[in-house]
Amino acid sequence: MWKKNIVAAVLIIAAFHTRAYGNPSPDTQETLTTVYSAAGDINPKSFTVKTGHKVHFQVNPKDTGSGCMSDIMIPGLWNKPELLVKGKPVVMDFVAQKPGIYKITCSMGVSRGEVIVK
Ligand SMILES: [Cu+2]
Repeated sequence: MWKKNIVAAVLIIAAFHTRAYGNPSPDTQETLTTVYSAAGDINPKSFTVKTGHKVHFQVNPKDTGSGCMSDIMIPGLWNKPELLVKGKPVVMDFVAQKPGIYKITCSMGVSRGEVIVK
């Protein structure tokens, strides 16, 4: 009898452990991809994700950014400006914890798109 209980306990702990620390299931992850060009800025530029989801946001620069728009960030989701350099993907991995509309901006705050967390 105690052996059965131990097996059950181990299974429960293992299941919990996987949920807490294991690979997140694919349905709670979202991958967003956009392309930066000097002429068109980022395209696409509007994204919607679900609250609580892990978001992999990738910008693929076709050009190197210049001047005011040479870096990119998402205040509230990714607060560190990332330089746009031709051929160097910018990756921002974050968890969308709070619903809202988050602007995608340059480091000065000029809007270039949005991530809507629903
Ligand atoms: Cu700017």
